[in-house]
Parts: sequence; structure tokens; C-alpha cells
Amino acid sequence: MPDANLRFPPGFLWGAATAAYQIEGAAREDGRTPSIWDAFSHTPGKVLGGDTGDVACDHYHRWREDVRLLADLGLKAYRFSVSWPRVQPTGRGPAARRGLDFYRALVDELLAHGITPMVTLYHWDLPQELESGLPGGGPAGGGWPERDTAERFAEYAGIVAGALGDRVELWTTLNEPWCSAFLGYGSGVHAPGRTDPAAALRAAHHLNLAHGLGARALRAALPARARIGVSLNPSAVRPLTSSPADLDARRRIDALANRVFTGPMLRGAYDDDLLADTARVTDWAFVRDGDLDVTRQPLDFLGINYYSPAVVSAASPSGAPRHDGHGGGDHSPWPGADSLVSFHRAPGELTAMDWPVDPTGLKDLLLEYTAQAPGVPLYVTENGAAYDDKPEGGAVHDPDRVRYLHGHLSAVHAAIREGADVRGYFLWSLMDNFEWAYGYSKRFGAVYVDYETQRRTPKSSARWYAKVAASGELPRAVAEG
Ligand code: IFM
Repeated sequence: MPDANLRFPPGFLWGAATAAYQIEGAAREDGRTPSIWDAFSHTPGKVLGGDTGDVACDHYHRWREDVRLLADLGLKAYRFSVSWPRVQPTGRGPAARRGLDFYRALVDELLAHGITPMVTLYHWDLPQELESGLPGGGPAGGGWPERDTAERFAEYAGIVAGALGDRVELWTTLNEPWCSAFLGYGSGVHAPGRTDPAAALRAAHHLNLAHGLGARALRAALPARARIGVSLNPSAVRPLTSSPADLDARRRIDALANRVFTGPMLRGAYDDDLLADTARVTDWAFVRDGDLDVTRQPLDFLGINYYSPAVVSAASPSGAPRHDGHGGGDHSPWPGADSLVSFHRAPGELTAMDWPVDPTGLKDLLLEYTAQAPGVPLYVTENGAAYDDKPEGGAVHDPDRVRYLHGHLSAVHAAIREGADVRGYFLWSLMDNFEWAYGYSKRFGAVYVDYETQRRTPKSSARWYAKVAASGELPRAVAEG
């Protein structure tokens, strides 16, 4: 008789994730300087409703309560990011003690509750001065399209490693560099809001370089037990049909969404088809001798962030609308492919982001990355969904999210059964927070946040997830806790 529940391997890490700009607030406290997201969100028209991260979930002041939430839910791991401008204001030079003290105290509190911290060094909040430069003849800035930013990142990585290295074992360098490069500098729907396809490709390379230099800096500063990885958001790209033209569209998007990072990071090369597809945008002369040895650092794990698959075809003559889930806008985040590829809505129910629910994409990616990076353990470093949650009588009932999580955890289990070495799962997100260009309009949390009062209320999905985490077993059928 088949087991009633799906059992996860012993030691599987059950966690939840957040990011600094999305939850911390305290934007001008204790020496923190603005990041590109402060500048962007304060620019009229860039973020829905004019929302900013100035206060967010006020986590900078409520972190003890938030750690207690994690502990009450029985979660064993917490992935958070460090705010670069909080610990190294302006992105160069000396560290800010008070910023580092905040993260030290947070980590100590997590450890005191038996919660394993996973630190992400960069979740999109580049110090603004590294983008805009210093007025009056100081360093020029230029952001990720410039090589200096990668070098500054390595310095910053060393600072954080020096402060937290004695107590944190799990580290990721970058979160979703695709978004930083292609939404930040291509479509411009993310900070810093530039719309220059060549700059987006330069940014991608310098993010790859930053990952390599940062991983080296971590390795040099951390004890041998440290585990260093990176969190990518690979696209599960599917062709609309099996026609050669649609397969070619799939190849193009796979190159721009996935291989532009996995090539340099895992294989030490940019694939020839990527270079050829983008040749009219850039000659890639910014890739210097030796860079691709730096980008390919030994990885102790790979973080996979997954939400939804993408379906592509050769561009239809009518120029089909773009359903790539990346916020529309007049500019494409796909340099060299914009006029050649159409994006279609994948089948499936939609979340509040209009992202189709399809857990098979997660299973496919976990198996694909197992094949691409043999012997490298995987973590699902983000997965979750936004729904229009509303409190009723003091409770928040979110059965859609339970179904979403159930489907995706089943997919993780299936991938493990088929040979993927998945070591843990971090639900995105612990709590509702600032969802970038959508401001506070989209709620991804397992915990509801009332932004007026900052009151936190665990949703029914949080209780459901807590039970799964406590038992290490997923019921075969969804039943809400
Ligand atoms: O909120 C984001 C997160 O910051 C990065 N990954 C995707 C999430 C949902 O859009």
C-alpha cells in the first residue's frame, strides 16, 4: 500500500525567505544611505501607488517579533538579505558598525531559537552612489554595467563575511541577477530604471563577475564549514509548438534567461549562440581575459527560485503581447530577441500576479540543474504566490496559497525521488512585503501584515506549512491546517 504521505529526506531544511528592502524600513536610520530602490521608488510613476520601502514591515525595529514568528511556526531556516547601504554606506570604504550590529543581533536571535540563517548578500539594493556617482569629481558610478561595481561588491562581501562569518554557514552571493540586469537596465521596470539593451548585457556580465569575486572573498574570509552558493531564477521555458521556429525561440530565451548566468558560473563560458544572437546589441568587449575563470567558482549549492513557467514562440507577425510576467512596459528585457520571440500565457490558474500556477516547471528545473551541475546540492531558495488575502474576523484564510504550496512541494518531492539532491525549501515569503514595482498591492506572505498597525497575523497557509515542516511529510491530498 503506498505511503499516505510524501516523506522528505531527514535533515531537509524547511524555511522562509525575505529581503532587506522589502521588509526592513528604517531607510534613513543608523547611517544607512539610499539604495537604487530608494531613489527609484521615490521617483513618481515608478512604483504602484507611489509606495516606497521607507517603512515597509518595520522589521528593523520588529525583528525580535519576526524571529518569534518563525520560531512559533517551527521553521528551521530563515533566508534574509543584508542591505548593502546599511553596512557600507555609499558602497565603498569603511563598514558601518551599527548596520553590522543589526545583522549580528538578528543572527544571534535566530541561532538562539535553533533557526539556521541563510544570508543573501545582494537582493537588489545597490548603494545609489554606485549608480549615480559622487558629485564633484568623485568616483563615477554607473551601476552594474560598470566593472567597478563588481569589485566594490567583493569588498562588501568581505565586510559581511568578517562580521557574520563566525555564526553563519549558508551564504548566497546574488539573488536573481537576471532581474538586476534585465529589469533594471533593459525594460527599466526595476531600479535603476534604465532602458538600454547593451547596458543590460554589460550588467549581466558584471553581475557574473561580482558573483565570482564575491564568492572568492567569502571563501577567503569564512571558515571551511561555510557553504557558498547563488540564487538564480531560471526560466522554465517551453516552446508553444515543436516547430523549428518555436524551438529556436525557446533556445533564444533559454540563452538570455538562463545560460547567460549558468554559462559563466558553471562552465566558465558564454555560449556561442548567445554571443551571436546579441551581436547587434554588443560586441561583449567588456569581457576581459581571465573573467570567465573568476565567474566559475566552486559552488557548494545552487539556489533555485521558481514561480511560473514561460511559453514562447517565434514572433507572430501581429506582434503578440508579451506575457512574460515581467511587468510589461514599453521596453523589452530581452536584448536581441524582442522582435523575434512572442510570449504566451501558460495554461493554469493565475495568481494575483497573473502568473500561471504550474508546479511541473519546478520539478523540471530541479532535474535540469541536477544534470547541469552534477554533485552540487540544490535549495529552493524562493517559491510562493501572491493572492488577494483579506482578514476576516481576525483570521486570514488563504486556501489558494495552500494549494499552490502543496503542488510545488509535491513537485520538489518528485524531483528528489527522481534523483535531485534538494536540501531545503524557503517559502517566499515569511510575510507580506514591498513587492517592488507593485508596491504593497501584492501579498506573498504566509503571515499577513497590516501596514497601518504593523500587526502580523499568520494566514492559514502558515499553519499548514508549519505542520508540514514539523512532520517533514506532505499529505498526498491538500487539507488545510
Ligand atoms: O518578491 C520577489 C523577490 O524579491 C524576488 N523573487 C520574486 C519575488 C516575487 O516577485
